Amino acid sequence: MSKTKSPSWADVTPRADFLRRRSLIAGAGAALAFGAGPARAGLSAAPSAYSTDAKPNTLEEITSYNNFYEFGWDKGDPAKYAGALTTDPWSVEIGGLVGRPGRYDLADVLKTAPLEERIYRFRCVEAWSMVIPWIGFPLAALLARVEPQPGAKYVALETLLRPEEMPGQRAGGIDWPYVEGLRLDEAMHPLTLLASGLYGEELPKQNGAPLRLVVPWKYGFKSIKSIVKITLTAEEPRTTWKALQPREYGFYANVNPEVDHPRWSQASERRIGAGLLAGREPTLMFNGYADEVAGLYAGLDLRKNY
Ligand SMILES: Nc1nc2c(c(=O)[nH]1)N[C@H]1C(S)=C(S)[C@@H](COP(=O)(O)O)O[C@H]1N2
Ligand SMILES: [Mo]
Repeated sequence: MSKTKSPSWADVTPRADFLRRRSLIAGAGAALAFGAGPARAGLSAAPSAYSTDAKPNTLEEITSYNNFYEFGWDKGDPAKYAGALTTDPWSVEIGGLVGRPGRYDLADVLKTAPLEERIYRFRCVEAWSMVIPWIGFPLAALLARVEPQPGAKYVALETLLRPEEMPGQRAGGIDWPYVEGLRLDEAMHPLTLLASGLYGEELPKQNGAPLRLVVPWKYGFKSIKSIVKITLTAEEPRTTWKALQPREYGFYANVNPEVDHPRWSQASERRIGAGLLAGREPTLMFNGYADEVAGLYAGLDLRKNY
């Protein structure tokens, strides 16, 4: 795969079929496994073979140390201010190069595929990390549903713009709304999740309620929160951090211990909650998901395409 030509819908469709079959099987398994799996009461979700067996962070850690700049720049701001966000009603506008564009109600979006629990490693570009038990379903299932057209090569995602409820949007710094994007084959990868919950319950607002992206092999900023719009495009979409600081943040943002941030090393990370005496942990290539995703980048210079 060259860096100028990214795969089209036709190239990734076999994977979509595979996924659909797989999620049918997972759905059947869920009925049998319900009650035995690790998910708690609240949202019922099947356990997944994609989960890490690393120990999850506590709910308290996951909900009190956040980046959600719409609510402020401090890690504690989202927990303080996101409670004011109205998440019902909620809908997602899906458009661009798709056969079935439209505004989809959240309840409808959530019916796309059975919910799964995915315990993922999560690595922020700032070199801290957590392990988070998400509840969600593959973005691929939603994309298949809206029928991408052959010319679609990228997926652009957008966060809610509502300065009345988001104090950070009333301040400068970022050109709101927050926007992110993936190549279509990255978006179709079975690890790429649309999350609507964590720890078996609905997503806390500071974590991106009611619907956020989770791309576990990329730096955390790719995992855009509180999504209201998804657009399939032919060209690489604008993304918030690359637009702000292109020398420091790229479109790919794959976790890579060998490519440092211009201002700090990416070779190791601090696990939130590990305690002051715990040493830093080595950062893993693609955040530990190399077996699953390295093939997406065959032939791509990861130093240039950071
Ligand atoms: N809309 C929006 N999405 C966002 C962000 C943000 O500020 N706004 N921050 C990103 C960054 S930098 C990280 S590390 C993760 C943090 O997710 P968490 O708070 O659930 O751990 O969300 C990402 N998604
Ligand atoms: Mo981040």
